Amino acid sequence: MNFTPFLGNVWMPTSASTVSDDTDMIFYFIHYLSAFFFAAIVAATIYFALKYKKRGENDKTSPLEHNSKLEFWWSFIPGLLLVVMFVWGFDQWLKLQVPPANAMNVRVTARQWSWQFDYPKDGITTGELVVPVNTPVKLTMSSSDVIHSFFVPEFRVKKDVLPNRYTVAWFEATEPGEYNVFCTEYCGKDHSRMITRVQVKSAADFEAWRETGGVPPGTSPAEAGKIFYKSFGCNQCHSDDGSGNTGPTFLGLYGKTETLSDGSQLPVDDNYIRESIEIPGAKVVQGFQPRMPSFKGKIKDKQMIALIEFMKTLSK
Ligand code: HEC
Ligand SMILES: [Cu+2]
Repeated sequence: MNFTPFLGNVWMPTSASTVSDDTDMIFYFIHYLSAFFFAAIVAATIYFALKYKKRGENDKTSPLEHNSKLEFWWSFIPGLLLVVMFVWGFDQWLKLQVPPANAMNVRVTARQWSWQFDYPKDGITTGELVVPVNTPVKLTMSSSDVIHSFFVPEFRVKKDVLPNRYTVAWFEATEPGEYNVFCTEYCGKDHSRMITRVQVKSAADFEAWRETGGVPPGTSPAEAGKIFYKSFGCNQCHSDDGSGNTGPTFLGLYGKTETLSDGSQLPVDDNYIRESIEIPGAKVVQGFQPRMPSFKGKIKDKQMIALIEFMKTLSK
């Protein structure tokens, strides 16, 4: 789980996509309009309550029954405002629905309780969404279990992620940086930990990332393993500091004797780790649910070695 602190004001997180300012304008319009009418109506209620308070036995109720002119205007003006809200909101909603034709494609898979991003053209799989700045990105999303929801507050993009069906969202980030991705549909025990990041990189940095699959040149295998541990999203379920999570911690894992769900024991070596990553269901650790997705075909040989070398550094 990675959490990047919010920047922004008391109302809104930073605005970092091409649609976020327009979406905020609609929010502010509706908000201040409602605040204005709330104040006006409460003030008028108090004023009339005092003005027409019954002051004595002979104080009679006004004979006035209604006022057609007033009734017309207090229906017409709110009606008009409602139409403005609807047309403005609907127009913005349409913009959010339709990704530009030149958008870059990324597939999003949500599951209890992690995110996975696949770049079909590059054969890259990651647990963090990495995108170039000023480029439209189209997300084709689905869930492998229950309903989740993809939400990046800074982009003002939120869309449900459903099993057995694809939903589409898109955004164009305007500021390089790191932003949180939250799941905003309650999806079980660790829903609140289902957080990852969007990294918005400059065009050059993004190209470099794409070339190397996320590792700077000259990185040692163990250091690269630490990067993959995050970029494949292992850290969404496995800690490296001994703390509990959906999966067992990696701290002290390599070389220890593991107990499986059927009570059998075996040493944690390279082969066991590889099998755990490629066929997670083959041997399930005692006390854990078989929640891990298979990374077979997604983690290349060098990356596998790097991950194992990284785990070794946690067992010293
Ligand atoms: C959605 C959560 C999730 C993600 C993401 C995930 N795992 Fe797991 N992993 C688990 C769970 C749960 C277990 C324990 C159950 C089992 O053995 O299948 C587990 C077990 C393991 C084990 C065996 C641990 C032991 O104590 O014997 C290894 C090794 C492992 N995972 C490595 C990885 C690596 C490497 C990644 C990233 C490429 C990863 N996992 C991503 C949930 C996850
Ligand atoms: Cu979720």
